[in-house]
Amino acid sequence: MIDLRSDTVTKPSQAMREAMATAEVGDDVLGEDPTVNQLQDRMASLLGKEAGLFLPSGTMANQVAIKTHIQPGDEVIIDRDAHIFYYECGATAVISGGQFKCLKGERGILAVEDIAAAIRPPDIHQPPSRLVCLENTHNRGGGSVYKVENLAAIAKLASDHTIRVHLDGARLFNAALAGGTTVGELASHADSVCVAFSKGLGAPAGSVLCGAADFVETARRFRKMLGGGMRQVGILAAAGLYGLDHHVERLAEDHENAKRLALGLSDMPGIELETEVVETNIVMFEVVATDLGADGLVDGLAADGVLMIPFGPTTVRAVTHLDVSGADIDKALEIIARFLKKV
Ligand code: TLP
Repeated sequence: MIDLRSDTVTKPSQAMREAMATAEVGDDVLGEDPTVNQLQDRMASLLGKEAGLFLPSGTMANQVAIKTHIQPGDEVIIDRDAHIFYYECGATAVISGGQFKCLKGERGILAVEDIAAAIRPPDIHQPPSRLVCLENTHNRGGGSVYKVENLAAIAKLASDHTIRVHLDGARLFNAALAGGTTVGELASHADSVCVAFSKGLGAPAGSVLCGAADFVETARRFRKMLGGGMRQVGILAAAGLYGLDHHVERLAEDHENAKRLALGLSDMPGIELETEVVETNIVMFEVVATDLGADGLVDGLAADGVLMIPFGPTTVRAVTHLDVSGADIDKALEIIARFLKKV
């Protein structure tokens, strides 16, 4: 099986498992797990923030961040395809009592002018604009990347209006690589940032949320409230540390493989795709062949040994990762070409 459904499907390697098995641990709710503390400190320092907090998932990291930033009735400005809005089960309404002001970004990337136009004036009738949420890279945008200048302009605008910025950086290392910059530079334009270890970095679970020390202290209480306080969880943090040491630079291979996949797909009849928009490890394409649709293609390919995910009636997403080689991509392209000939 060539599994291109997501970079979340990677399995921990033997070496990663050994690092997990030998990790020093303690009770993290009491702040006593040395491996968790090491990972939190390392991420905070990489992102240029005062402190970090280890959480079980990216979803919990985002929602704990939002709960820490806003009060019920506040408005959160966000792209309409952002993971926080689209894929987190309405959590912000349930947990934080926030409402969203959804904007239409360019492949998920928000323009500073659009955010400026969305900020509410001080008015007793209107919800206060309190937070801007950005996603970098942008998942439903096809792995698109924010330009540093845009981030800087958004940060300045937000600060002028005493609005906070939260960055969902589940794939921030991919963004830094594609933009020729560092995660620290990207994070410097946000008040809070979370980064996932269970995607391109190949760990089985875990995200770290970073920000100012007082922000992280409050977030720690909300993590506990939501049941995210874990105990000897250094065994998971060790996987994160292993990913930081061994799987960051190799993300370049995933980006190359995504380009290779996109180039191959773009030549196939029945598929539409702009290769130049593939910037990182996510390839989004349209199935225009007769009445096949995204489901028809995905089901047919699954039977032939290639897994992808339908992202709309005619849209399919394929993601490259640690457990997929260049040879796998070539094989997948052969299988797809054969399948399209058949239908
Ligand atoms: N994304 C998953 C699915 O939920 C769609 C995937 O396969 O891509 N932020 C971003 C940008 C994400 O892509 C994801 C996961 C999350 C947050 C949530 O992370 P987890 O799954 O750890 O809660």
